[in-house]
Amino acid sequence: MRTLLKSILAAGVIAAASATTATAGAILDEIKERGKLRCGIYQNVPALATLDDQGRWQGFDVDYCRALAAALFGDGDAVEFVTMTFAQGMPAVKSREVDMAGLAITYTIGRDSELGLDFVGPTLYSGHGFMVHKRTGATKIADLNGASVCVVAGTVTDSLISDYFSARNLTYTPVAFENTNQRYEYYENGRCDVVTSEIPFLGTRRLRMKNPDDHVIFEEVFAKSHMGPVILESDPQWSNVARWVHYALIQADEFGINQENIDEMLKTEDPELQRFLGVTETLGEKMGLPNDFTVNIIRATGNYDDIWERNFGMKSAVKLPRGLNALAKDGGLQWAPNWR
Ligand SMILES: N[C@@H](CCC(=O)N[C@@H](CS)C(=O)NCC(=O)O)C(=O)O
Repeated sequence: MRTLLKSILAAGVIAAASATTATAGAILDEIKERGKLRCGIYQNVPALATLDDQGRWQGFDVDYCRALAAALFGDGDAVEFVTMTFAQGMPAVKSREVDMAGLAITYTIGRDSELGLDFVGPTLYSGHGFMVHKRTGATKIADLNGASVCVVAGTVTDSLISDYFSARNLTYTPVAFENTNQRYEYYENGRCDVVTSEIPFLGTRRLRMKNPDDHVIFEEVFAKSHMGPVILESDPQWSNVARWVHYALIQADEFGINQENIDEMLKTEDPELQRFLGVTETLGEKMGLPNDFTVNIIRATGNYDDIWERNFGMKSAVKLPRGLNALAKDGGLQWAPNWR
């Protein structure tokens, strides 16, 4: 299967994979029976999935896998992590090799409607941008006419650049890699003039370059990116679970519930909080989860803000502001539907 997946370089190929039939509860039951979530993550991509000194996976995508495992099993460690490249992610969900692929995959109308996949979130709102070698003297996208651009195979990036450049009578040469780490090596060694990705990822990558000051990330973005983990679209109950785990992280952020205050919060008399934490009513059970699934998520990973701060924010090396990923009440785009 690995070899087969490796050969699939264009995500479009998976459109031809077998059609899925909607069966309520089938995937959810299978995962529960297995007792572990199978989650596809990158092999060593900063802020998304890296192994720490103790051999434990850390990262934004990793945290989403742990949050989902905590909701399902009351244990954020009930995850089998399967490392993969971007191009392998969606086929691996489709073939059921993994239950979820957390590879910062951009949600698009084509992927949603043609591939039989469901998108969780968006867990990350961002824009596609460029990082260039300072020695090129380029400071804006218009300076990139004729540039060679390192991209990852199967991503939306190439077609987005192509539209943006052709609308402005600019040309470029894409240099495609299956492995994102390899493309950064090539870029750093000067084999491409430019590397492109969502802006926060460019920031985390620049920090790891031998001479970060030799690289410029343009402020301009050439396309928006609405990203999230991907699951199979065949079991509405499973889709609900995955979606509401994301909303639970956002709602806990809105309520200010975190790993430090969760025990205190469980004593609350506030009916909104009691309902959210499963102290009253049976919202979790109705979805096929333990009634205290939100508590288990918070204990395992903290809320959305904790996940952001650890991986992209002030507790991380790159120290990015929440920006578009701030809660709606703080001027951002993240919010959760009503918890009732
Ligand atoms: N999110 C885009 C892909 C943009 C992109 O190139 N993202 C990945 C490629 S594997 C990335 O740069 N990841 C972060 C990194 O390598 O640092 C998509 O879904 O097509």
